[in-house]
Amino acid sequence: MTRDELKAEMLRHLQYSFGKDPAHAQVRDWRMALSMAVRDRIVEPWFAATRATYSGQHKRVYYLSLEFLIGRLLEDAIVNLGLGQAAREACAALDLDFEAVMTDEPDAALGNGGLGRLAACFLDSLSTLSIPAHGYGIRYEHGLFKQSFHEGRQVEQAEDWLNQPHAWEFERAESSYEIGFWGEVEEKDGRAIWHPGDAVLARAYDTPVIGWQGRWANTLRLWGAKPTKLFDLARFNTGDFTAAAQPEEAARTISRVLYPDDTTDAGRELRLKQEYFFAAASIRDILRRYTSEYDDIRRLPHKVAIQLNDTHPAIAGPELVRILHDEHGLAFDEAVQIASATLNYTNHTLLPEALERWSEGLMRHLLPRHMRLIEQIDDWHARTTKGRTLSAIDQGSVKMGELSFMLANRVNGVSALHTGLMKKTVFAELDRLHPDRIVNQTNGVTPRRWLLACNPGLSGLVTETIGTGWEDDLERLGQLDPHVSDAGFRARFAAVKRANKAHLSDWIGREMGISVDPDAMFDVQIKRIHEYKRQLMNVLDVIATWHAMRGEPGLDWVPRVKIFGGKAAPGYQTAKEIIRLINDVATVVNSDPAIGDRLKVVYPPNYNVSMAERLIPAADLSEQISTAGKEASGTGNMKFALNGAPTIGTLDGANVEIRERVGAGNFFLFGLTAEEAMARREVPDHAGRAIAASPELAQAIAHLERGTFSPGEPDRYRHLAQILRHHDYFLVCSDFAAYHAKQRAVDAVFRDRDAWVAMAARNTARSGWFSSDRTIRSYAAEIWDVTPVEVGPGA
Ligand code: 26R
Repeated sequence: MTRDELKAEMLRHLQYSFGKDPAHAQVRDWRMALSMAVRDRIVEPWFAATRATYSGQHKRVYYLSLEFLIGRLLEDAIVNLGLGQAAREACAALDLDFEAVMTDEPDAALGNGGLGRLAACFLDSLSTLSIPAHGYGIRYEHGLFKQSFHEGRQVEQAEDWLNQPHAWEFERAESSYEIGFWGEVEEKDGRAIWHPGDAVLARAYDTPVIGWQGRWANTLRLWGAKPTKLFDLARFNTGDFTAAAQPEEAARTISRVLYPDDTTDAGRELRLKQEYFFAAASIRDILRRYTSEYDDIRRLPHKVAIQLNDTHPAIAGPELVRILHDEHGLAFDEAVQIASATLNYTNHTLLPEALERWSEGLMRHLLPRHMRLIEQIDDWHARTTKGRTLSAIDQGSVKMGELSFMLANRVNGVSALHTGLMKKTVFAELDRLHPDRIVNQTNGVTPRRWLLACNPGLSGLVTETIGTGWEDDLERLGQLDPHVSDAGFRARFAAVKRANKAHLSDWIGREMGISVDPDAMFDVQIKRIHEYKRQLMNVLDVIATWHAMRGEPGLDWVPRVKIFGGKAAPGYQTAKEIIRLINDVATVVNSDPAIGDRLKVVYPPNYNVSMAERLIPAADLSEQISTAGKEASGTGNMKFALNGAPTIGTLDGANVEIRERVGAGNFFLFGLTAEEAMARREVPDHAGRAIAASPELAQAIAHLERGTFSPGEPDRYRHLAQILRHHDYFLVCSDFAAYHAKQRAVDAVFRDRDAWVAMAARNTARSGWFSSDRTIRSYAAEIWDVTPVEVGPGA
């Protein structure tokens, strides 16, 4: 498509789709017009992919996830369709600022963090690999809350992305299912019939997901909740308007908001309703599609593979058994066998507070038939394995991980270390009974968004050096390796990073009014705020460094900008105290004339996917410092390495594999191993001992207790200090000295710029394996038993 064609299409959409006169159009109107012009290009490959799947009777993959953290879609579509140049030129011809048009799009933030972003990367790779697939989720009216800071404290506001026309979705009013809740189960002639007491409608909204070079497109189908009857006319007529609107309100509540809690078993009834609503609608849709093509329901596993993204969609298991058994009339055992040959389950965390459990009482009340089936599944499992009964039901609650495991063909962890720990801890007994069920699938990230689109400077250099083709064959980045010893290549690599940093400095200046030196080291930690991720250890290092700089202002310090980004779950008080501390430390450090430009702390509010795309290309150092054994994988760690930022990190999650691939010499390792961490917790007063052994740590904690960063309120950080001294489960104190010392080693390498650039470039050259294309190929071969569909040129 040429510039002129695209421009003409934009003008056509502006006038005829949106009824706007170009003379009065705003950025949003132009952005919508461009989106429509681009979207039109997706429709054909989308139809072609669907036709190819039907005609070839290919097996389909269904990825069920309560979260899809998609971010913006316009630039992604432009990049995948190769329309970058045409779009830039068309905007220029229309006198539009291309960047302003791109950034006008709100992020689709239908997720909390890693799990949701992984789902989005997987959709991208499924389409790139032309694997017939659907994503299923909820069309939340309000995505993840917006974060702002007031006097350093996190304030949450409702996010409102649907309060403006949405360019990418197609509403399918004809695809609706009635989803029941509550009610009774009737036993009739040996069969169970569930009579729900109430119901809502699930309505489909489809978003096409285009793959690399527009060769294939899959569908992300999100469910919105609607009432089964619009409003209560009788009540309306008596004048009780509020009560009349009640059914509509009650139904809509189900798809109103994303649960902002990624740590605890948040929300009770409404969360379970969301889970069932979306799982049941998806299962019905999957079976409708299957039965429209095939007669024999017993062959379902040959044509359908369902992936459960953590346990949040786990009720899909009992729902599938219910439909096969109660509605299709299969024997119970056969129904369970078919369901478990179709379903697979990914575990994303071993933190006990994040393992879902539902109270038996609530489950029996809301989903009486399912609770009965869960008991039978538990019995069936015990019967067929000679294992323990009640392993999915324990002390009045249903353990969704165990239930998902029993009903799965394959269960996977998301990094080698994490999968090993699954086998050793939470799923030890089930693993013994089913030794081949647990497999590892190390996470990955899409190179289209996380290199090509977000880092045009570096992707340009890569293409100049090794040619194109790496975009969907990322291991080709390995061909950069020999170039790292070439001084000319290193200089160009350094220039790209410098330009990205200058760009970010401008943004920080504009957005936050903080001036940062682009030649300083940009040290970045961006992720949800959680004690296990140890932002607290990072800020203690800032305090220790600040203290040391003040003590020896004459020393030749390596200037650093410490950048933080991330949200805390609204109910997670300790995480919120950590946020406030980072902001309070920033206030003191950034205005300290004794420090000047040598240390700055920057914490832009409302970290999201788009902010990550801005920060990662400009990072020098990637902070991946979780307590070993706690971060299942991490995916930010991969994005940094890919963009040429070496890691300072622990042997946790995928850090282990990143270090193996980039080389130990290009990774700053510190800290206890997962095994050592477990042992350390048993040592009496481990924190006290670590504090006594590290004057820097003792000093930093003393600053907290003295109110150095909370003038007039010395108690503000008492609680954090108490945790550190007496309840340091995440071993911040035990790892601090090693972390602080390793940061000095980082300084030393950074001082030798050429050595640093070589290290950074080797990280890029050796990160190809972390493409989500590799991950999806591996799921396809080892879990789903699907192969890519061949698409001819121009299909
Ligand atoms: C409310 C509840 C039950 C809940 C708990 C935990 C909801 C959401 C979560 C989020 C978790 C499971 C998550 O995001 N895990 C992250 O998954 C990433 C993708 O696999 C990993 O990279 C990351 O290490 C892990 O924390």
